Amino acid sequence: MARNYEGADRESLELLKKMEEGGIESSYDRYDAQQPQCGFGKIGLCCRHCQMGPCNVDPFGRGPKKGVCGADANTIAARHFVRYVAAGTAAHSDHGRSVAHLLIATARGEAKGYKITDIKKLHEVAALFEVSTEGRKVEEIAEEVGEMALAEFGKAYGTQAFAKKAPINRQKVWEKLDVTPRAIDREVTESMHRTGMGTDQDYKNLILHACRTSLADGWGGAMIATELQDILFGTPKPKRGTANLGVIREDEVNILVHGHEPQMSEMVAVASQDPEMLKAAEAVGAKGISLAGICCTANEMLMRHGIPLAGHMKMQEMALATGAIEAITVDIQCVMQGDEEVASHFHTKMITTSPKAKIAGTQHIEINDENAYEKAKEIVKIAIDNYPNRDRSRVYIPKGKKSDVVVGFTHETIKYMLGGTYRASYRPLNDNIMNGRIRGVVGVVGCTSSILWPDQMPYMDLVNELIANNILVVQTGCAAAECAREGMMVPEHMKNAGEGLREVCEAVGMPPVLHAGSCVDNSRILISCSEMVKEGGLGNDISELPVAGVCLDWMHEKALAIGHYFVTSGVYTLFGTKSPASGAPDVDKFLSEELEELVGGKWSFEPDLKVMAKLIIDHIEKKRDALGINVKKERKLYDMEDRRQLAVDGSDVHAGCEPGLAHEHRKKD
Ligand code: SF4
Ligand code: MSK
Repeated sequence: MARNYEGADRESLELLKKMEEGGIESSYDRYDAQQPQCGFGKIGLCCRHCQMGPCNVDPFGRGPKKGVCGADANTIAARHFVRYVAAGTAAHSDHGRSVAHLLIATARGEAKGYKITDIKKLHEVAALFEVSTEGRKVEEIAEEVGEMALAEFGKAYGTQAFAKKAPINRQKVWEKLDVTPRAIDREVTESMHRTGMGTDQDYKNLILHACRTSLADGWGGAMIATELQDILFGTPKPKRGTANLGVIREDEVNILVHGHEPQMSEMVAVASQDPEMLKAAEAVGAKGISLAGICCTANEMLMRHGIPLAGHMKMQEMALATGAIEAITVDIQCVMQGDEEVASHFHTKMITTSPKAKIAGTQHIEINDENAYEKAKEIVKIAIDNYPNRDRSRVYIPKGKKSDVVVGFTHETIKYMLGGTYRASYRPLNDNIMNGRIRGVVGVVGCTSSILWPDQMPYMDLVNELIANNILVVQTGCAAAECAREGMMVPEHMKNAGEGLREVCEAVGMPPVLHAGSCVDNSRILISCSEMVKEGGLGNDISELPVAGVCLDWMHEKALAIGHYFVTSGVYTLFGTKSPASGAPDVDKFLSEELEELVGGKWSFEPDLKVMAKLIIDHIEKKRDALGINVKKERKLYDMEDRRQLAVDGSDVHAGCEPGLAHEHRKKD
């Protein structure tokens, strides 16, 4: 395949070229080597769910129309879809389960180094679980909240507690369709059962179970992960940071943290600043210890601590190819086995830490709730000891872009930013949507993959198109990391926004593209949508809001689970790939048309970005028309003067400011 090294992401391309010259295999090489990939698999028509198969169904009628058991294209494609969603739900939810265990261990004083940080959120979650707080110690409350969260995975009766956070009308839609999620593990198990040979063979029934399973993710396991992480590590607030491969330091011990759960990375962050470790680093001639993140661990660390983000999923091998990494420590999800091979070409040590995710041939230092700090120190020490082994003649850190970012736009932050500390509310956001300055809100989330070369960066193009059309963009996951790397998440980027959105961003001091976290944090977007409905003026259900969800370069099963819980929550959701069920037109039609009548949201799979942008804008305008808010009338802009009046306590959080600086900044205003 002809290589095109011209393009926007110069840093990744430079490192890919270096890898090629050094004979180091990349995921791009392996993608090339896989071509042509199985056409049946790509369109959802290859079934290997029993030993009579694998069975392929030919969508063009030139081959078999059915599998050996008689399963037709619709059944086979729908089964695949359900299994994708179940696998994604399992991944996010197992992450959530680990956080619940950690919360309990922390509350019992068994998890050295961890603490309960956000007591306000602890009380909010306690109220949701009906855990009494009156006169009780924080630890007692936290332990019971952790137990209640754990029970959500296997409860014998009832439905997910967090589903109660959805607007009442949304809950009624789910009840009517009987898709309100029950125990999380039950939905995943039932998905596997239904999709085995000889069970559910009605594609609509299968897709509806995918609806219920995905809700067990978005309003279950993923939401548990996010909310409990906030309790333990703090709810993110606006914070400045930097992003891109240029964050790797020439003269410090570099440690990459990669994966998803903050349990490991939080402790490595603390250990890297231990005076004993800093002294050891100095002793080997390093100026310090530098941590940088990859993938969603990067998003978590950037949001909570301003720790630099080196790159997103498809940049993991390039970061190692700088030759300047002393150690890469990983936990779960989106970690390429190919990393080990790239590391082996340099002095880099690769260390796995989760009992669920070992890599053959890689050093394993298991981190659990009880030993995390000691083990994190062991990892940091390995990196320090490895610093003298760095071959400086082979180090190449791209000198190009290292972008500034402002991150930490949780649903709480959005509320505070627009409404002030004591009047925190979605009213100003809703008002600005109603007056048309903001036409709508779009979540642009999800993966990056090695299908697209680094010079193909569709997220930037689409996001810029949306903000130019006065659509506020909220991002998570690797899509967020991609735009962060491109310098799009700073207030200055408002110059690319349309006039209305720019006015609002100027008044509030926020970027037009908001970083809301990692891939489990899409649950934050669900809560924001619920808050917008509850605030009033934009209809009575999420499906009435002028909003949409987008993932352009989906790779992991988690992205399909996220997409489907957005759809089942009433959101129009667009993926920039071909449908994974495109070999079964009935299933495709059900997903992209008929489902809307049932759940209010629907899918579109649209690889053409221009067409996608038009679909989104048309959808938002259609929703605005239905709400009757496209009538031309002058509404008062929520401007700086209004904000001064609202900021009665002078302590609003202001984007671009560290929380501690907010007071000072506000007073100066
Ligand atoms: Fe073939 Fe049916 Fe077995 Fe699938 S379940 S492999 S379609 S026989
Ligand atoms: S890491 S799931 S590539 S967002 Fe969450 Fe990125 Fe997708 Fe992995």
